[in-house]
Amino acid sequence: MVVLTEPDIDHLPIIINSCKSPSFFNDIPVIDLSKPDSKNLIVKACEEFGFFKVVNHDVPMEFISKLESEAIKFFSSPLSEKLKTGPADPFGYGNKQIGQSGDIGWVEYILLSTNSEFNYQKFASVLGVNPESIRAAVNDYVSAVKKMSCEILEKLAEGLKIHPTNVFSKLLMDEKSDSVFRLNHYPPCPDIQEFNAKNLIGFGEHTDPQIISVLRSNNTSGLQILLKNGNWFSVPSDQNSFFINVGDSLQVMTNGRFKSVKHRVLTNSVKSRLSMIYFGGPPLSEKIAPLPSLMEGEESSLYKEFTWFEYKKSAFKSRLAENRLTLFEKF
Ligand code: GA4
Repeated sequence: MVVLTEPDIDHLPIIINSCKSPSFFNDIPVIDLSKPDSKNLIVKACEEFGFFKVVNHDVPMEFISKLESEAIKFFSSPLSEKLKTGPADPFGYGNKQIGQSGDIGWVEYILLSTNSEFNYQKFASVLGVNPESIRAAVNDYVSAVKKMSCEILEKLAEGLKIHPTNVFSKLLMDEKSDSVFRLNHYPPCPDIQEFNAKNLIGFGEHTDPQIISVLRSNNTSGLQILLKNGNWFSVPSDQNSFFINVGDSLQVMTNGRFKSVKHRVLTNSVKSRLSMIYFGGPPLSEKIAPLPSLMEGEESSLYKEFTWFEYKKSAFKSRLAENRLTLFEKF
């Protein structure tokens, strides 16, 4: 069980959400990666929801548990110690402040770049461990999840009948791939009833800017997705599976055929939620544009040309809930 940081009630009114609790989304597409028809089911899920769950993956449970226990140790340590590894600018330890534009959530997190030598020494000193131990836990987990993400992206290309099938996965495999890894801890907030609030925002609604996001959480619900019918649905937690969502870049590369899904996290009033998310992104110099092989007949691009660097620069200045692609739309 995660040991919790005491909730800071001062911030509560800012992040109360008065909406009524949505129902559980029980029809989430479940993709069994070991099945031959998974490629078509992945395409269908990306078209319908931009979201699906993956089972029968090859990510070793041992990597997940090791990283989870390192994360629990870290988030359980005194705030003064954790703050020494922050602020998140954007990388490092962050507490309630998300991004650089004033968004706030009932969350503390660690944000890391997967390809730069982040200063693990700082995390290790808080954890009282050898820096190699935390670096190894993150590396093992991220390598395994990246491998699975590439497998999914290759199946997706196959399902779309695109050649070569590594058209998406090669962007994550590139040594300059600009991918990010995040550990989020949402402490429970038992006092929200006092404020007449039904829900408290842990991480406000947003889409992910990258190509693909891969989320694993402990057995605490909180994740919600916005469906095309305009309603929010809660995603039942499942600690043995991964949840995948389409990011803005994949939406553009498929010329809007896949939609990056809006999602958010509400805090649980009793249990602590811990999630680990890998955001697979392209190299900074990569041009993000619809794949010519996906454009049918006279179909023209819905987006102006841009590089991942340009998109990222504007995305990181935006507010969480903004539609970051509007700036790059042609019509
Ligand atoms: C959302 C997806 C990833 O968590 C993230 C987030 C980033 C951050 O936490 O710094 C952003 C957010 C995310 C999109 C808009 C900007 C940037 C916070 C924010 C307000 C790491 C990312 O790549 O984009």
